[in-house]
Amino acid sequence: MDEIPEETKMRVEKLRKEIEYHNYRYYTLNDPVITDYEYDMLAKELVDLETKYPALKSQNSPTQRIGAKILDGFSSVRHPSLMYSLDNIYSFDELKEFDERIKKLAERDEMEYVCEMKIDGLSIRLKYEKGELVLAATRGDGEVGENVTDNARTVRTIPLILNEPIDVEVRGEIYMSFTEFKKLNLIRQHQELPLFANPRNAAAGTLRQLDTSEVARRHLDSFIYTLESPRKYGIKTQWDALQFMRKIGFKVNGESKIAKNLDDVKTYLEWCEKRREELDYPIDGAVLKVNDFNLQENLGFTAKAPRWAIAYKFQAEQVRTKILKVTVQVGRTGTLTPVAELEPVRLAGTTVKRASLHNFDYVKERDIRIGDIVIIEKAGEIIPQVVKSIVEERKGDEKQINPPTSCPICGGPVGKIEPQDVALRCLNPYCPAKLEAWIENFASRKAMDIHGLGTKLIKKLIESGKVKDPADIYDLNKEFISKLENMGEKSAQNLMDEIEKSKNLPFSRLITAIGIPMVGETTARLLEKRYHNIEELEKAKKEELIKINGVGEKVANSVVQFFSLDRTKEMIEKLKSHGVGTGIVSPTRSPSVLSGKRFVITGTLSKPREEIKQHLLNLGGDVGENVSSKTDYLIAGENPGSKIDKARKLGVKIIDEKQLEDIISQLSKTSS
Ligand code: 0OW
Repeated sequence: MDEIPEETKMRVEKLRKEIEYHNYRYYTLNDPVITDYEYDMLAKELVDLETKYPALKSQNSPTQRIGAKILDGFSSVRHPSLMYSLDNIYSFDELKEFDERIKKLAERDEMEYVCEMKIDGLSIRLKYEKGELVLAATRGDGEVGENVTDNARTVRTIPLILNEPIDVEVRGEIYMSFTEFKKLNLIRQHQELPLFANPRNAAAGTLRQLDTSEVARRHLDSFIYTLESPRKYGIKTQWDALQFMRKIGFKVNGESKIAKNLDDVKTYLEWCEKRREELDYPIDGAVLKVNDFNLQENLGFTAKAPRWAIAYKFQAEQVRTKILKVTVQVGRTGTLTPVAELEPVRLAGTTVKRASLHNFDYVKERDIRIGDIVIIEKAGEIIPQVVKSIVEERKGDEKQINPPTSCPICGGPVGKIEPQDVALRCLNPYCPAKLEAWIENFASRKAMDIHGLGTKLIKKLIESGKVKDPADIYDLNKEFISKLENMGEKSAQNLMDEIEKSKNLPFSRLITAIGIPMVGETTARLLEKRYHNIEELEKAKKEELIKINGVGEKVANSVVQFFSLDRTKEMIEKLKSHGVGTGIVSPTRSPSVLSGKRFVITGTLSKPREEIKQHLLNLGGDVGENVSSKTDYLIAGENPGSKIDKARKLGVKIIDEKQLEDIISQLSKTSS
């Protein structure tokens, strides 16, 4: 730290405070006072200084907001006091009983409540020492939760440093807004990943991500509602606690109100149900709390919930309608999804005409039929789901929904890749519904790594009829591409260079890229050890394939089946005519300098882990997840986690990125 100029340290401190202040203005108050450009300039200056002087890095620097760690897991945290849940009520009658009970216990004629929106996220506990965030923990079972501090740091409305340097603990909810939820599900739909059913599940799933940069990208949010040990700060009521927490920098929901009596509460609840339609965050009800902390203390807790609070839950929006017919959607990797076309019906402020039936197992298990009267539900604002059929109202002319025996798009065979799969798929690798995703996979980083061949351009290439399988990419020319995508001469040339460069990648990349069903990167690398080019692989026999350790009967059949298709033969011929997968690599690459060497990567490195992994694989190295006696090198970045202890115990060499490059150049000299 001593070689860092004093003014640099001062500048970094000032930048941190300024950037956190602007984060607070933008995300918590929704009231920025500088432009995005000015903000970005401040952030860039801080990132540059922290990169130039790593010793200056602090875990509570705003640069932590972007996340850059791959966590090894989440440690358990025992809470100092139970994180209670809430008892639920569903009607005004029950509300009246609650009010009567409280007034009797507290021997009061009137009772003042604070009414809060019940945020539908997941509970979080935040601990600060001298105003700095030191711990964020999930509720877990109320006694023991998980340490999610690194992920919580990426939530822009959770202050890293408070407006006052105090020791304080607060509790609240981490949630995902509908805006972010819809964006995330759109991305997942595009990647053919299962959709999150509602924002709450999305928030919970996100907070448990091990890649903090992924958490940061999903923009979780927070509302804080409980101040622990309020008397330490001279706070006597829940209402004052909410104002105090807002003042020291937390995002506190602005829709809370004081209710002087039960009528005020009812007014609030009615207002809340209406307000719900306009909010960009999910609520599943309202929380009523006795305002006075002395009264709260007298009323105390039951085993799991406070006596002085209650959750009034809104009914999940449900409505009944009729299934007119069922259509089958074919997803980007061929999944066949049944969709119910409904008699239009109003539900939660929208007119619903279609609802997902998820998959044909779901339909069969619930015996849902065409013509049925069904209950549909909009849980958490996503596309409505068919919950169940009302069997009692059947007339007898309802029709079974049978899975299609052929793909509605290409007429090809359908089936499940694995028996335990829920999704029925089109098994024709050349189905037009899959072509876009197939080309994307072919050009992806883990496959042929063709930068610049993105979704938009792929769509246009397919629409132009020029690309019917990945091999056609190698027939493209610069003029055609620049016309198609009104690209400049330079970027069209860049793309041609990328396509040309892809010819020299290790053969396993092509095996991954051509999309043999059930053959991913790992299997591709196994096949590459046995078959050194596309000619050998296309002639592979089943009995040879199953001898390869890690290749089972199913994969062997899939490989033989794939290469037996005429369309595959055509594609392979085209690839070979362009010198792709022929195994003739340019002299500049020696893909075997690391062969036989086993690596594990841990901690935060200067480049994304995936990039380093591919670099090692390209040079013939093997990259595993866990350290074992067979590991040759553990490449350790910052905050290496528990793997480094295991490596020391097992005598595994621990190196950093610099040492790795030295080893590679050393081995390259000896191998050339
Ligand atoms: N989800 C909420 C909310 C809230 C706590 C205080 C002691 C027990 C409940 O918006 N506004 N206020 C509280 O107060 N709890 C809430 O959520 C609870 C936490 C655990 C289960 C519920 O989600």
